Amino acid sequence: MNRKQRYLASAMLLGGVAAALTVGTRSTSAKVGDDGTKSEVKIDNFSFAPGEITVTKGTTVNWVNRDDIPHTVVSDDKTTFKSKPLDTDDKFSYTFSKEGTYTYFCSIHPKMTAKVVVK
Ligand SMILES: [Cu+2]
Repeated sequence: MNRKQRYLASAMLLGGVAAALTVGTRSTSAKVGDDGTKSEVKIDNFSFAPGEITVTKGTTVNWVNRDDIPHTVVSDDKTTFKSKPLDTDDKFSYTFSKEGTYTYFCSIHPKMTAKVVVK
C-alpha cells in the first residue's frame, strides 16, 4: 500500500469504530419506551439499586443482575411479578400498569428487599 491508501484505510477503520460507538451509545441510553418511560434497577453486591424508585403508571422497569451470583425479583405477594433466577447480566422486566407501592425481594436472599412506587 502507498501512503495515500494507508491513510484511507485508517480513516475507514476510524469511521467504523465511531459508527460502532454511536450505535452502542444509542442502545444503552434508550430510556424512553413506546409508552414514554423505562427505568432500570441494578442488582449488585446483594442489593437492589436504587432501593426505591418512583415511576409513572405504564412504566416498564428493567432489572439487570450485575452480581456474579444468581438473584430473583419477586413481588411480596409472589404473584404480581416473579422472575426466574437471573444469572450475571440477565434481565427481567415488568410493566407497572396500576398505581400503588410494590415491595419486592430476592427469593434466594430474602433479606434483599426494595420497592417500586407507581404514581
Ligand atoms: Cu439474591
